[in-house]
Amino acid sequence: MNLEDVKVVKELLSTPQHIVIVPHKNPDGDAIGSTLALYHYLKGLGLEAVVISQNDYPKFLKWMPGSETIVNFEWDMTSARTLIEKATLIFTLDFNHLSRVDKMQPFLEEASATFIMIDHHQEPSDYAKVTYSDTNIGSTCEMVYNLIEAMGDLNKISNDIANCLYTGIMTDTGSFKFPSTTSKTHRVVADLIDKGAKNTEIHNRVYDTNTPDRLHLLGCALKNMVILEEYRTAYITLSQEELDTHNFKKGDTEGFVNYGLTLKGICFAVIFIENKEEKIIKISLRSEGNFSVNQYARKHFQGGGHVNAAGGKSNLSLRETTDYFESTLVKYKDDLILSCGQKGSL
Ligand SMILES: [Mn+2]
Repeated sequence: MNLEDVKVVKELLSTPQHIVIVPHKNPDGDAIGSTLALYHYLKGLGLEAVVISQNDYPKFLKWMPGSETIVNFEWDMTSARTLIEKATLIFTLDFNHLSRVDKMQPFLEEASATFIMIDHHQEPSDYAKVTYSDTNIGSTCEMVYNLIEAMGDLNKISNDIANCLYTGIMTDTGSFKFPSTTSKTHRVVADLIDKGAKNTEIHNRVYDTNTPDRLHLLGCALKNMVILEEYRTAYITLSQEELDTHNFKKGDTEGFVNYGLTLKGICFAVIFIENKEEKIIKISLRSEGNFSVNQYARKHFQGGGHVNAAGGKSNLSLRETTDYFESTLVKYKDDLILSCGQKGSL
């Protein structure tokens, strides 16, 4: 974080403020972890703050300290709108474009508050007075740690802050596995453990939450996996009917896409999930190496994200979507083989 920005944030936080902190829609561990950590930090400074989430978030994050204070925009629109109108300072965390908060977007656009963005996605838009954007950092939680460090406040990291930040760093780095995991990341989590983060407990609470339905759905997804060795690619489909058979609940398919990458010689993995209600196919894309699924998703599937993790959608049928997907691969063949270089062959 540059010194000029730190100075601006310090100045803003040295006067009383009505602060609203916003994660992106469908918040994940990093979004909830970073917003709640910042919430606890600001409260600790004696400031008034509240987290407003566009919609609900997974049960496996509800143990997080402060989670009971989160205002759900969908459920409590009147108080959420009042809080946004009254806000003097709005932090937007783990996203960089206001369209990522969906129905909250017009209210944020109308707000008179000063905006501060902390985020690690590509191509930030220009709505904030302070834009702390760094695509090299694996999680927004690590960036919130950097902010607290730059403020000279590492000694103010409480148990609660440590547990929130640890959760987001763990989930966004794939448990410290992705290339965005640096020695600094490990130094940060080491410090967080020293400051009270319960690493084993967090891991259990976030990951060991399977239901029989979810495991059976995973079995179905893995059975459906198509492996295109020539293109170093594996993809999974799940139809609405298959989801219904396994009593699909939101979040059940989280992480399924990554199984493709556990195959030797595969460095591009995709999952296509039919959503009859929204009449779209939801798509998650992952890669290893320098094949950019962000660019690929932008070009072919109305989406985007990071180099190695992105999302998108298709308005075609499931079958038409995968046919189109397969037809695009030819021109990426060389890139995929190159990207896969170090992984060996199947
Ligand atoms: Mn993130």
